[in-house]
Amino acid sequence: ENVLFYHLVIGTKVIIAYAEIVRDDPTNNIPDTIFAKLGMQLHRRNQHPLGILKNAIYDYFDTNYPDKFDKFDDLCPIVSVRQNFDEVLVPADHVSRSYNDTYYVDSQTVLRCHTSAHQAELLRNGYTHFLDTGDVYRRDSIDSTHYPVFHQMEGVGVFAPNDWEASGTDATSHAAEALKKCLEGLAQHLFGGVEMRWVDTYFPFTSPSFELEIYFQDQWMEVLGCGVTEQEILKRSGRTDNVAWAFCLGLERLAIVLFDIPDIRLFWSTDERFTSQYPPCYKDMSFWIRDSFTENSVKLLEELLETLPRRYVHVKLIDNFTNKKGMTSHCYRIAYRSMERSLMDEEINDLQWKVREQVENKLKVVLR
Ligand code: FA5
Ligand code: MG
Repeated sequence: ENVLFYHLVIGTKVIIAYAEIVRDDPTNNIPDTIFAKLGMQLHRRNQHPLGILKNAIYDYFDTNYPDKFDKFDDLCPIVSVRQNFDEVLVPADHVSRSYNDTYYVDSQTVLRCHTSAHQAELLRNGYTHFLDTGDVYRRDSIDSTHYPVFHQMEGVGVFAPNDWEASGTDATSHAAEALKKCLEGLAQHLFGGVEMRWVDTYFPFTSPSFELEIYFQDQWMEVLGCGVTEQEILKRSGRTDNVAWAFCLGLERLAIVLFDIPDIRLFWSTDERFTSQYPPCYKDMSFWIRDSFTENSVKLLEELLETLPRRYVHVKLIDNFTNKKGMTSHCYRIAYRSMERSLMDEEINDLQWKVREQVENKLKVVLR
């Protein structure tokens, strides 16, 4: 039971490996309660709020950057001090390295305190666009938005000189702009309208660095950290000529807003809402679009769905064709899901009729 199975990246290959967890080292400061969370992988449960959220983020990247991002959600949470700190340029005397802040397995091995622990390794292995999701561990004190075990999704995107030369801006500005656009688009995809703001910050591994905050329950809540990757990290992975962005989302914080979950401790509860399976109810809607139909119309569609009674809705374009007369049709699939119960087909039908009506009026399209 002290064995953990996970994926290991070797060059372009990903293999299954296992780690035996040593617990009798004198420097080990991992309590049983934390140890018990290893291997639970809430983010890999498709019906758990964290799994649902992970998949919704994947959808965003698949739609906006088709076939671009490699995805990892099963890299080993036990990493070396080198991976967790040195490779992302955390100074030798930084407080985050202390036994007070980080869980040590032994003096050279820790439970990763961020998914950034895999950045350098994946870059070295040749990955240029990737999403890496996993459980991370910190000796933080507990409140409604902090827990010592939580989940992060790291994203990295590398650019080549061609990418920024064409844009007429310098490499760093190009990466910073692309990063903010990507994350603002993601927030729009997940939440529709939500109040948010960018805050300048500091990370040893990015410059410039930013945090995104979302207004939730009368307060600003930090949901992600990001920035333009320090050139030293790229250089060490043999990418001197490139520039990159990196971000890291706090999945619990995003899920708290998305699903209106009042307390971070609930993610670990055995409460029905977190364990039982309330499948989504899918409804398709096709319409002929006009020239005036733009990407903005999709946003309008999402915003419209946002105004419905609180439930998780998700829209995806599943078909797009133009007939001989030059008319273009779009088909959207809407997933309706309640966190409280299974939805009845009839109630969703009623809702879907209302949505159709509003889509016709607001988007000025002809429903099929
Ligand atoms: C980091 O972990 C950086 N590695 C992020 C990063 C990656 C920056 C790549 C630049 C490039 P930070 O410690 O701020 O940053 O944590 C990131 C997010 O994790 C926070 O925004 C927050 O959403 C979440 N988070 C941090 N601590 C906790 C906690 N105790 N409980 C729940 N969520 C947390
Ligand atoms: Mg932070």
